[in-house]
Amino acid sequence: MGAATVAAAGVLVMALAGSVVAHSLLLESSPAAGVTLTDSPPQISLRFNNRIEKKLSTIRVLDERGASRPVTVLVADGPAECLTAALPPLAVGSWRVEWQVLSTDGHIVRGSFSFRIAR
Ligand SMILES: [Cu+2]
Repeated sequence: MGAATVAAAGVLVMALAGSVVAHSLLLESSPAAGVTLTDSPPQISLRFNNRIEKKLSTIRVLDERGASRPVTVLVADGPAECLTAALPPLAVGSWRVEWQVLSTDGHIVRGSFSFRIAR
């Protein structure tokens, strides 16, 4: 076995070990899942258990009919494990947040939750 093969095997082992800890899981969100707010939130913030690739991560906000509103992911904002997006003013009603992030282990992780605005 040549030195290059040994080195390659070492990289593979590290990559496999890394995948155990680098897979991103959503820990909390703001607004939290299921809450009812009295005002439109200025932004959505998602916090994961480890850093994510912000430039390759997306957040969508959908109304009750499934129509999406434009959101701006703030790739330069906040800690590396948080994904934040600025929101336009949202009307009264139920809103669904669909997120997709790229973990540092290369896995795409997705999820969704809803919140409500009532005055
Ligand atoms: Cu993973």
